[in-house]
Amino acid sequence: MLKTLLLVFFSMFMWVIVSANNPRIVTSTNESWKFIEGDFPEAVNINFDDSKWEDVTIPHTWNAKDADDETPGYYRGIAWYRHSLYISKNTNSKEIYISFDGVNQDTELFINGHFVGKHSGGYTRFCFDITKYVVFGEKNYFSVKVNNEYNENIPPISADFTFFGGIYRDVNLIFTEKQHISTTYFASSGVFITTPIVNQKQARINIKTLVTNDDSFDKILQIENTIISPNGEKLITKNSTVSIPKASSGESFQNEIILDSPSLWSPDTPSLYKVITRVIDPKSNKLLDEVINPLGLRWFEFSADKGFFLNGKSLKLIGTNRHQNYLNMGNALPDEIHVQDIKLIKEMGANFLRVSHYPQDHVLMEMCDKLGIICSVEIPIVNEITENELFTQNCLNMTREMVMQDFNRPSIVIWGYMNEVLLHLSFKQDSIRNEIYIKSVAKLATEIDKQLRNDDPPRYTMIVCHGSLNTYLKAKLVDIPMILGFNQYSGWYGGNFDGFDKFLADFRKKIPQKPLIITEYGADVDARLHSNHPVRYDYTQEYANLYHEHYIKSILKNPFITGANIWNFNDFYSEGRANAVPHVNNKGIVTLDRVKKDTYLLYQAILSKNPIVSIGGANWKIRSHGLDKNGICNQQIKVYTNQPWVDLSLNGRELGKHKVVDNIASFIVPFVNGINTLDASCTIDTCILRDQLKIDFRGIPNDIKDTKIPFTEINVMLGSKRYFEDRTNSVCWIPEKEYAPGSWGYVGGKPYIKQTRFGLQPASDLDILGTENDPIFQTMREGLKTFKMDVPDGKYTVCFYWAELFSTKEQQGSIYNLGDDAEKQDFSQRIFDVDINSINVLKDLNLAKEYGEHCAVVKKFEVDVTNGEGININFSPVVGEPILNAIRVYRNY
Ligand code: GCB
Ligand code: CA
Repeated sequence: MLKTLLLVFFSMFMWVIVSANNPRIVTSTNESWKFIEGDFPEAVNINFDDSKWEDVTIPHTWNAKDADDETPGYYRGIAWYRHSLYISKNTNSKEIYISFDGVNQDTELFINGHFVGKHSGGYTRFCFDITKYVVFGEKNYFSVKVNNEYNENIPPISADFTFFGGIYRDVNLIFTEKQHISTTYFASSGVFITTPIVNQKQARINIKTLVTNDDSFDKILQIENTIISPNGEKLITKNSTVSIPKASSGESFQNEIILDSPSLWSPDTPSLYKVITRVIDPKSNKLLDEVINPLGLRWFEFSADKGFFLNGKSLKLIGTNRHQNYLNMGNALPDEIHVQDIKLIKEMGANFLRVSHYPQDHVLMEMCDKLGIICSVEIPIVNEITENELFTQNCLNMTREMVMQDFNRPSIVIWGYMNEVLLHLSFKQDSIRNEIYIKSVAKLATEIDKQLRNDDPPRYTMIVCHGSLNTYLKAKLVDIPMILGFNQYSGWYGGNFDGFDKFLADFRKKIPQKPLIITEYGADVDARLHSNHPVRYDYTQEYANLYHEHYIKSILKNPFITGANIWNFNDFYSEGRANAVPHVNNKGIVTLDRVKKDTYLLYQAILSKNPIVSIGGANWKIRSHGLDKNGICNQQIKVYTNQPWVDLSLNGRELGKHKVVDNIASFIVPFVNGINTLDASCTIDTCILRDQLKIDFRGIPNDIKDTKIPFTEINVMLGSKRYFEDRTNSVCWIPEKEYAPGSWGYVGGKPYIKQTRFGLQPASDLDILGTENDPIFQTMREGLKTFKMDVPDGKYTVCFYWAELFSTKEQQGSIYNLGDDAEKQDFSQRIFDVDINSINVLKDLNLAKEYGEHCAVVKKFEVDVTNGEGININFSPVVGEPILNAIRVYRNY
């Protein structure tokens, strides 16, 4: 009978999982660590005084704050951790191991002043035998040197994500008997399960167990493998008696088990068997060790023409990528966030996850096994390689760690090893050198691919390429892996949506023999930004909606697209980025704190097998817009559903029943001033499925002197077509418009358009200093003459929002590119005056000089409006052109 698992509280903070009489004890040791940034080699000494060091708990990263502040860069260098732990005398017959689930990225471990071992690579587990360094019955001192500085020998060398340093996954101690299942073979479980035959009738299961004997004499042992059914029944046990030589590690033994009528693993029915592996002393019948592994019985195949087949049935793989990140935590996440993410991905109806760009926490992978999410896992060779032996060895080692650590997961079907590796061609200018580099990349790919196919023949291998198909063809990289991934951003970084369809046609023509996965596609969304006229790179939800609506249609329509992964599941940290949300890549379909964006709702309607109805625009809860003369404002609302018809009502009034096309029912909703309650419903047989959304609509009267809806406030972003919802302050920002009598708006000038390497962009990509509301400052109108508002008499507050968006640094950069004769413009010399109702309020304002470039500046003034004069603000140039980024005017009384 299966021994019940006991959950024992060891001490207040430590918890231990033990089987009733399994002598193996695995215990986390995450609490009471000391930490300091900098190099302190003397910290290895037992008597070292660390009392001034910071107290930290694992998971920990030292970059959670500095990778998200306004100072460019984050600490990449050496840091030290210390941990002291009493190890009981009672355990002195045991072997002790320490395993680190993830430390970024280079680690050296010392115990009681002795060097124990080192490990390179930030995303895989490593495990050391520490028995001989530990003193039983005493306090033991662990000192860990961690380094996340740039290291050309360890992938990734560069990438679009923050390389958070630290011991950011669990640390565990493993106590075993002298004879046990090996723990140090690439920090794997020591048990390797393969299923050479699986079909509806039968599964042939091979179980390889690695055994270690730390005694100084040979030992006869019994290796027992038991299969437990998905509902917990013990099915079959196989024993073999073996002799293990003294002082040996990783001796390998194999058992084969045949199972009839297996219950197959799939996304819909993720039936999980378990394999319990035991080492028993046959003489005393004493259990010496026990390890449990998941077992999912399934078979699969990728076809270049027809896509993916699981258990003989075609299955389109649709899902996301995922980064190990959460708001304010960096990469140091508790287990619960990994659990939650896979639940959200499953709830969306996805069946596929690209675990990008590196292996992730075992809790995440376990969830994929349990909930039925098919995975591709990869090592982080991103953008470029280093052409040397050490880099190659690190790649091969990391690949092997990845494979061995996740070997038994039914969820994994693909091992990947390169992402957009021809993106950074450092020797582009030197064609001969470039050729050599490309050959080195192909050589490295060949070596890794060979090792993968050798270590794990049933799974497929994959290289992920960027949009430039011909580059990979020419480099012959496309020939090496079994599957090709392509990342597609046409319509985001450049081009338009059709570019994606052109790519597909090109791929089919040129590489018809390879299965294709669209491993990435996505568009950034700052969930606070919206537009009724979305354009590329505006960071609005509405643009991303159009992007995804187009892409997913093409993906579903083409049978040769095996699968696709949205980039990305979650918004994630990328320190070097500065857009609407600086230091963050906003292509997530959920935010950094897991708020669902519209895109999530759209995919859920497309993919979920449960009935779904969700009102889109759910994150745009406070809206503001001009009202027509009837006091209404018509805006489009999309309802996402997998039902054929949707009814929508506004404040209890029917807006009609609309037919659903491609999972969307579109309505024009006449919003009124105040709270607008939208009710969407679908009738399914006798049931009604509903969703409700409340929107606080702050209407601006057509004629602002109109007294029916008294004027209260207006918040305008100049040079902008976007809306920005500042929910923290309950302020809704709206796009600019030109002044018309009776109303409000600008006179003169032109919107600022940013020229970047991705073409013209509607907003600046500078981190605006001193604010979290960067988008308010990232657009502006240059050369405007006046801002006029025909408000009724009263007392008002006028707030000007400024940030100088021209940066002399950037300017110098572009002049350098343009050549010597380019005219140098000095925007620190932009000087202007501001008058409100003919009174000069700011004289010789020089933003760059007084406050610095791209610095948020807010200037407030009180204005008495009398005699129907309204508010007239004049901007007069002294040097260069005046600017205004945004203006907020509210009525005091
Ligand atoms: C890519 C990269 C990924 C980036 C993404 C983006 O192609 O593989 O690491 O984050 O594009 O958002 O630009
Ligand atoms: Ca920083």
